[in-house]
Amino acid sequence: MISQVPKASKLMTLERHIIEGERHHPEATGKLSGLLHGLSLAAKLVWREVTKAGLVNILGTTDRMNISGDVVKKLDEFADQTIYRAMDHGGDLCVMASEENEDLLHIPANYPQGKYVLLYDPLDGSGNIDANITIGTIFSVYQRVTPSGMATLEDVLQEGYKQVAAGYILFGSSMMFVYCTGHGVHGFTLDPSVGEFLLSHEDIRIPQRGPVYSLNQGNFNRWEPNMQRYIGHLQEEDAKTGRPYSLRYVGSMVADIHRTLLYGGIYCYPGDAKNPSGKLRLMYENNPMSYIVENAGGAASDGRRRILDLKPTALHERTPLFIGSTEEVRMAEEFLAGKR
Ligand code: FBP
Repeated sequence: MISQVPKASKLMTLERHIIEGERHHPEATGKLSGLLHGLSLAAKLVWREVTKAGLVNILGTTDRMNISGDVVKKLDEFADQTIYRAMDHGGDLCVMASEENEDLLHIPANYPQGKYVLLYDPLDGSGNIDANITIGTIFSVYQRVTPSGMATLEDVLQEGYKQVAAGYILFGSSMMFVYCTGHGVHGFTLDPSVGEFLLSHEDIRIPQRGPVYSLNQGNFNRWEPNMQRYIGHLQEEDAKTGRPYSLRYVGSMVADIHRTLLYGGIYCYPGDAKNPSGKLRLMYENNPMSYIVENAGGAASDGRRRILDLKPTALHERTPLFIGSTEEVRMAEEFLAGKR
């Protein structure tokens, strides 16, 4: 497996990189920079709790259930509240939406309103929290579409291609902040000794193909025959096409897609007989990750349609996801369409 060793990047902090990014937008007001800066602060506060999980009473569950019927984890709730508190007063946002909350999260009346909309999955991979396995936060940013006043669902339910920024924060062996504002995908690693995110992965480009597939194969018997045939194909012996592919599945989407971004391959969460729309949420998971992977030269679809073209109809709707190296996503689509 050929890993993509990050290019030796110039010594640059995330803050500096965000501000320099404004050069691409002469009309910039600094509000998007303020928003991204707020997220990096929230990330550091969540990281502090993640790194001492197991030593303090932050593991385990709350007695609360979220809209998806999952029991909310304490660290999930902490991350949710920390992001909201870091973002509600800066004057950058008109509304937020979190995977952990049924309804829109409006900006308190005593704080200034801004033009941006923030959606976030406070802690992705929550099933892995208590086992100390890599987890992460995913975020997605749009500009409001309604002229003024209290923001509405119309401001939030926008197609993914209208995002102005997206990213994820990886809580793994080190903490990374990976983001995109339409000018490349860039990764920053926290240097705890100086408390700064430093540029470590400049302009990430995903390989066009890669002999790695990532999915929960335990659902095999629930899949449609074409999906079963596709996975069967990846497991066949054929050195010329690099098969059999290797199976890698952490069970935290941020970790599985971060690896796919660096090494190539495909991550899938298909629909099945039990969950025809799969498990992953369009607004909090599939749209932001698809924006990042496409901007890194990859592809993302629901098996048939481009994720970023899907018109959302509900805040917590789910869609199947096939994301990663372009050639791998195209091959999956051909199998699902019965063309192979
Ligand atoms: P959460 O955001 O609730 O954690 O759910 C998403 C997720 O945990 C993904 O990170 C992961 O890829 C997937 O669900 C794992 O699902 P499964 O346990 O069915 O394989």
